[in-house]
Amino acid sequence: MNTAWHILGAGSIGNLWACHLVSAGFPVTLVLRTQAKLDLFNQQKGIRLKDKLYTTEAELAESKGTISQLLVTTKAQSTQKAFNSIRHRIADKARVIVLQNGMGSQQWIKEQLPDADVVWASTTDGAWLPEPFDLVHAGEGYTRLGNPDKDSYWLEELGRGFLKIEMDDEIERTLWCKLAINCAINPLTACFQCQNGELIKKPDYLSEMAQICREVEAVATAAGIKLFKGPLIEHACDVAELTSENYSSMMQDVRHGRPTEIEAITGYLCKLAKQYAVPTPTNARYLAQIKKMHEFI
Ligand code: KPL
Repeated sequence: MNTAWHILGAGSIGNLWACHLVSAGFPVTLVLRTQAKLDLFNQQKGIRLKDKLYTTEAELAESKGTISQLLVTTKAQSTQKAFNSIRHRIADKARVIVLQNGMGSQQWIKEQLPDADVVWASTTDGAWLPEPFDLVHAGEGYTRLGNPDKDSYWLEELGRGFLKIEMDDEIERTLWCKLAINCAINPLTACFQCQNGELIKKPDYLSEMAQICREVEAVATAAGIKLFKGPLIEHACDVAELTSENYSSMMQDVRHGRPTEIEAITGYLCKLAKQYAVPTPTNARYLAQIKKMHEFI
């Protein structure tokens, strides 16, 4: 019998991974935040995806029972509170995967669980939930996973499910590349409330994006991280073009009055910039602007 995976963060990516893990033969338990959500779950006792029901369990954080395999898919800003609610249940030598946008939480979780096997992950899969536990896998991408410190051989077991996964021995660099693109696109689209493609059509937006990219590159260099082969602005423009009709996750969070991941994206960059004494005035300006929007949430 395969050991169960607990999933903390039952948003679209958490639900997608729940289905993936079920398809790979694992028992899965979603850790839900409220009794109301649990009551909703209990009406179908699983997740519906492409006319198929992936049967899982669900429980509240205060349930009993040790967690020995944990996937964290919370929004970056909710991670600490959610993690602390189940901290006492996590086995010392647990296997943990942290799959989320931004940076900061990955390191924080590693510090909380010094004896655990903590893997970091980044995905290009896209999914959304038209209804709770009713999932659409909108964009089929791949998920990269890696342990920055050692070989986590057990990751191979995850390849049995339907999602595409890749082992990554440069996971920190991969997360940095994603962070860099998110710094370039997300705050601008959130501030100007525009689609990703607008950033390359309007010269004013493009010049702001170029400035953000120069600052991000300077911080990455100071931190000893090699980003892309070519200049970051070229990659950011490619992503904006490829996703031109899309609204970035941060733009959508602002539009729906939800807290954004700005602290884990631009906030993380600015904190590091301070540490290395690298000036990042443009990023700092957008960080302040988005944080100001939070005051109205
Ligand atoms: O990852 C993204 C997001 O919306 O969060 C993209 C579309 C790549 C923009 O940064």
